Amino acid sequence: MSLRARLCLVLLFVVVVGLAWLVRTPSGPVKPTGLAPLASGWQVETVVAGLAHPWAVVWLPTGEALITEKAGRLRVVRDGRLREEPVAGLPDLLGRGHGGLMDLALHPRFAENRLVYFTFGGGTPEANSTRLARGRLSDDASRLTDVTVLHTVSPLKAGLQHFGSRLLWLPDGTLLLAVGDGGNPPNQVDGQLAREQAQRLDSQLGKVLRLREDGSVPTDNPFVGRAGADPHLWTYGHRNIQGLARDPASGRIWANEHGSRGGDELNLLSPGRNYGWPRATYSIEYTFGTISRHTHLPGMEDPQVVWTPAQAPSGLLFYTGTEFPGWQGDLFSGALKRKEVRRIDLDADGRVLRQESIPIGARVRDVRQGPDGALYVLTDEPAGRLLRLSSRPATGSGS
Ligand SMILES: [Ca+2]
Repeated sequence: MSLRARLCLVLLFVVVVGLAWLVRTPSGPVKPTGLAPLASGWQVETVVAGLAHPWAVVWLPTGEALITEKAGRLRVVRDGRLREEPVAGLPDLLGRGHGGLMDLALHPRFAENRLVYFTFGGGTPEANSTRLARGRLSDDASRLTDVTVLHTVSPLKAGLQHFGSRLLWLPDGTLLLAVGDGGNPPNQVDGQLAREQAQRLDSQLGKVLRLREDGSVPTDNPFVGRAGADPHLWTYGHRNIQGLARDPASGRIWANEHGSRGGDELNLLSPGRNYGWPRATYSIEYTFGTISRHTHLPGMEDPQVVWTPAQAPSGLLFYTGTEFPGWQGDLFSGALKRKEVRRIDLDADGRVLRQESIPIGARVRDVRQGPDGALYVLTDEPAGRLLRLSSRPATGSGS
C-alpha cells in the first residue's frame, strides 16, 4: 500500500472516531470544555516527596502540615521535612479501592480544642460506607486521642467505588460532607443500580450532608420534617464529589464531581437542590451506552462547567491568597486524569469566564491554599509529592 493510501486510511479512522464521539456526547445548555490554554507566571517546587497516595492536606496554626495517605496513615510535615512516624490512634479502615483515609478538616476552633475531623471508608468489601470521625491531636502532633465516629453513611453498599468524600466547614459551625453514589453498574443497592440512590431522598448516597460538629442533624436542614426524607441531606443528585470550596465573600459553595465517561461537572451548590445524576447528565456509560437522554430537566440544576473528555477532578480551592494577586477570587480544580490544575476564572457574580491549565505531570489529588498564600498540590502517586506553586515574573508560560 502506498504511503498516500495509508495516510488516507489513518485520516478516515480519525474522522470516524471523532464523529462517533460527537454523536455520543449529549448536547445541552452547557457547552462542554476540553483543553485549556496554559497559565503563565508560576513556578513549582517540591516541598516533600515519599507520600503514599496522599489524599488531603491541612495546616496547623503552628505551620505543620497534616496529610492523609489513602491506605490509612496520617503524616506530619514540619519545617519542610516529612516526619517518619505517622500520627498514632487512627481507626481501622478499608484502605482499598476508592476508599481509605480521605479528607481532613480542622475544627474552626482547633487552636482551643485540637479537634481534627476526617473521613474514611469503613466496613467490609461486601458492606461498607463513608464514615466521619474526629479525634484530638496531641500537642506534639504524635497521636489522636478520643477518636469518635460521628457519622456512618447509610445505606451500606458493596464494592470499593465512589466514597466521595470532602469536608467543608460553614460559618455557622456546621459541616458539609460529600458522599458518592455507591458505585458503577452492575453494583446494586436495595435491588436497584447503586447510582439510583442519588435521586432517593431516603438515602445518603450521592449527596452532600450537613451535620453539626457532634454529627447530629441541624434543625434548619432543607429536608427536616419532610416525610420519607433523610434529614441529614443538604443537596442531592451527585455522582461522586471530589472537591468542595467556599467563597468567603459571597458565601457561594462550589463542588466538582466525576461523571462516568466524560461529563465531569463543576456545580454551584444551594441547599435542597437536585443536581441531576443520573437523570440529567452529560456523561455516558464507560461502555459508551446512554445513561440518560437528558442533560437538563426541570427542577434540576445545570452544572456551571462540564468537562468532556473527563478531567477526573479532585480537590477544589477558592483562592484568596497574596502570592497570586491576579488569581484572587478564582477556583482551582485538580485533575487526576488530565494531570493538571485547572484555573477557573470567575467574575464577581460567580460566572465562569474562562479556564487555564497548570500542567503538573502527575495525577492531582488535592489543591489547597497554604498559610503563606501559595498554592499547594498533592500528587496521587506511590511516592506522592506535596508541591508548592509560587508566582514568577511573567516571562512566558510556566515551568
Ligand atoms: Ca449534575
